Amino acid sequence: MIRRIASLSLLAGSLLAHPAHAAPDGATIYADLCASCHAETRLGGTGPALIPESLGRLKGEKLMTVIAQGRAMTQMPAFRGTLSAEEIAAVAEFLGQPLPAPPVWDAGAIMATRSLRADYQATPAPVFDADPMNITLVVETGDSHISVLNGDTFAVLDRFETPFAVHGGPKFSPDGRFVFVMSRDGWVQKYDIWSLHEVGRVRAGLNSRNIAMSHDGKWLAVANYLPATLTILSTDDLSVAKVLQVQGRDGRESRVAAVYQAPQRKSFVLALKDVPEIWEVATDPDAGPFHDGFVHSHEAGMEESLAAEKGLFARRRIDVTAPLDDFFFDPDYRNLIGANREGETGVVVNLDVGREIATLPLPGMPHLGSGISWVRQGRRVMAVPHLNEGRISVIDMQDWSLVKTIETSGPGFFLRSHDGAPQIWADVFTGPHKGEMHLIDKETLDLVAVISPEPGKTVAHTEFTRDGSRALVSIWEDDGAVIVFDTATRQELMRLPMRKPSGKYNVWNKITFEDGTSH
Ligand code: DHE
Repeated sequence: MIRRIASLSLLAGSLLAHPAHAAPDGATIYADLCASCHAETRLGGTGPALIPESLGRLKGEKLMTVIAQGRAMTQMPAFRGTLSAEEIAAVAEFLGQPLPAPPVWDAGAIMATRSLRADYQATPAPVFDADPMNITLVVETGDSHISVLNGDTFAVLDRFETPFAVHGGPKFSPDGRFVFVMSRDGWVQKYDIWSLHEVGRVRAGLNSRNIAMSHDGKWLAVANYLPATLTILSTDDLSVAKVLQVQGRDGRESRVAAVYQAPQRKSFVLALKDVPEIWEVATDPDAGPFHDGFVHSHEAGMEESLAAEKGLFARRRIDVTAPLDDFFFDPDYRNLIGANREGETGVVVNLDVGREIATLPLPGMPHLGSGISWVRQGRRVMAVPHLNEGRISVIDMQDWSLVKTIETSGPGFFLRSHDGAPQIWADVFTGPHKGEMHLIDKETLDLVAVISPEPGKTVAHTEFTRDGSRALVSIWEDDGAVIVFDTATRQELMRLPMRKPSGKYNVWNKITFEDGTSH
């Protein structure tokens, strides 16, 4: 690395000399110093994509700091010895500009990125003694790795490298053997848990949101912002099965905010960011809503909003009043609860009849993707945190009334529970009380305890073991840890050092669609 930075300095000295007082040209500096890792196109190479869609909130001072200081635990060097403050500002300014033309990212371009590991060999059984159904994965965003934990002893069975900036929950094959991981730059990685080995990877989008697994485990859908598409991959070999262009009825392109798996419906459900429509895509030629019998069994006048298309990957449009970009579903996937991040209300959309049937008061940016549900006093309720306010809304899923608003000490990001756990675990992600984990009784809805294992640090995201007896919580810091708690006594049992651990995912809880976890 030292040799590399020295050669960069020489290169900078020879190539970046510009006449006295001429303003530095960010594009030229980028081409000379950055393109070798981030690609001339800025779409990413060994380093991540550097376009506004990928940089998101990393702009201005924050971006200049990364260029000047580099990034710990990555290949990104510090340029403060090579570039002046003015030159760094010029590069940051250049990176903030949109690409001159929309990039083409079709099936051919995607397939050209696919690499399957020649050294991968499937094993007929797990290569470890641990219960394969109680494996928990920990995403460590600090140095782009995933740790594979034995869910009983918490021993680390493997620690493998992931693409940079993994986001959203990895998705498991229905038998729990394979896992698929997605990064914000659109890379999808397939890993074999039994063999503890990567199978391969492919870049399904240029800026992507999340992934979903089909009911039968054959297809993986990738929601993309850039381009505005849904990529459907074969889970077998990561080949492209279909790239669906996403445009509203009026022909306007729409980014795909998220894709969800709806196993009972044998479909994917898409949240569209820019048009007032929800899309449903069949993962089986006989998927319910796409079937003739289904259309005829519903009220007259509803046919129009039901599927006109038939067959595998047939698409159905459902019109809504305004774009919805975050969803929660009831357990049989008949109703969807959606919210617009800017809005104050949520709406309930009945997916069978294809229309809005109720509205919910949900001020303060509800984070529906993080909602959970359970049965309380004989009725199914759901709970959802709010990204802007210290509160949790509990809603009755029969009549869609607000059961209770639970006040917390700050805005939370993730809510979790488990059939075997008496409480909801709700984090506080931002604000002065960041790091306070709230435990709320699922029957009384009263606050039982607030635990603060590392005051002042980000303590967030809970996952349970298969039986719910242990709760795993992240200390979401570079020099962080996963803390294992006894769910019943709330006592800390152990700490596993980790590099900025974010989400944790238990195989059993995910493949059985455990109520207390996100799907
Ligand atoms: Fe996430 C899940 C959207 C910012 C960490 N996040 C999801 C999902 C969506 C979503 C739609 C569900 C996908 C799934 O699992 O299939 N996230 C968004 C946003 O729109 C938002 C607010 C802005 C953005 O930049 O995209 C956002 N998310 C963040 C973060 O800043 C977090 C804290 C850090 C990060 O990694 O970027 C973050 N999001 C996560 C995690 C999950 C997630 C860890 C999976 C939770 C789970 O338990 O399944």
